[in-house]
Amino acid sequence: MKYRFTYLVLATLMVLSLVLSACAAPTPTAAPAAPAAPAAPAAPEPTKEPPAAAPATEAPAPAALNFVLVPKNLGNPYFDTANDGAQKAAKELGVTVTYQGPATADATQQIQLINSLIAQKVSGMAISADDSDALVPTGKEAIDAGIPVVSFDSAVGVGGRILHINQAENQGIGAIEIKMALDLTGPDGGKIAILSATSTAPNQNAWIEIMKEELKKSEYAKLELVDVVYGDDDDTKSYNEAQALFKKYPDLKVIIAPTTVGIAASARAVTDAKLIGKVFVTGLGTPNQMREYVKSGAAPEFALWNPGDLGYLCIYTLNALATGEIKGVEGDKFKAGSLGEFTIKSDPDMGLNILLGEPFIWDKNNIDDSHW
Ligand code: RAM
Repeated sequence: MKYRFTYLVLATLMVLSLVLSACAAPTPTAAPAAPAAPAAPAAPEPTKEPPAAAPATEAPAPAALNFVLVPKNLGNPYFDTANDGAQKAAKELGVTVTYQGPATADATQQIQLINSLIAQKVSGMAISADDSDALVPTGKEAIDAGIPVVSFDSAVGVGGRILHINQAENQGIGAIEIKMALDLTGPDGGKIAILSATSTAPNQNAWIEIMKEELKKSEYAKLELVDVVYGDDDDTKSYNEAQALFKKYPDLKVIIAPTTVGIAASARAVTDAKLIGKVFVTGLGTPNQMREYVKSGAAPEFALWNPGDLGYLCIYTLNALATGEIKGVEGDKFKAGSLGEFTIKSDPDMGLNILLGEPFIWDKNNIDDSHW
């Protein structure tokens, strides 16, 4: 009996232990985690601003237009004033203008310069010709190379430029000079001489021809043209030529110098030779150069147009041609800044041209009004 009890206790204990161990069975472990996916690259830290745009691949901005103003010669205040006007137009238009010319008023030097401007592919040039015909082939070459060429002041022959920018009608310029000469001799008239620029200068030569025609008119019957000499738009040569005229024609009454260089040099020569009141100088000059001679009586009156306006008009014309605003044919119209509208005309002598205006006269009453 004793053993039966022990056996029973032991069996109960075993059952209990089995029940307990079953209750304490560990909870099934989670399936092993799937291998982790390769780590995604770390997302970039969000930036506050969108990243800078990649460098643009736009077409490069068109190069600014660069025009060249080519005078007959450098060191001539007339052309320096034209350049002032050209620079003013350049600023208004946002283009570049350089002022390049020969040291002396010489067509060969001018042709060399123009050839080098063609090689540099400038955007256009405005030329005051030292020789009308000699410049035609080079001017044509530039036009054929797609470079607009205009002449101003002194015309390149038709074919060597698209159009000529004329300061005033030749007829008016020639006529006003003879009229001033008679004003200075008075009704009794007397001997007069012309002291010009170079012998090849197209503008002066045209004016001299007109002066000769004017002298045929009855009102000028008492004016006697005794000589035409050339100072080459060089101050010293012009001064020496004026002195030579005083010697050769002791009773000379008037020198007409249709050149701003020649007129100032002649007036100085009259002053130095103490001939004020005996020999009078007139022609075409700039107010700043002539003021003292108007006041002293060496050159009581002279004429000109505004070379600054002429230079300004050159650049507006070149710009209109280079941008395709005009084609450079008769009837083309364009606006030249503060100078207003211009229309290209054609005439038998000058071919295509535009006209700036008329010459005006300075004397002691208005010489202090202009400062250029
Ligand atoms: C000189 C030049 C120029 C002319 C003026 C009046 O400066 O010869 O060509 O127009 O004079």
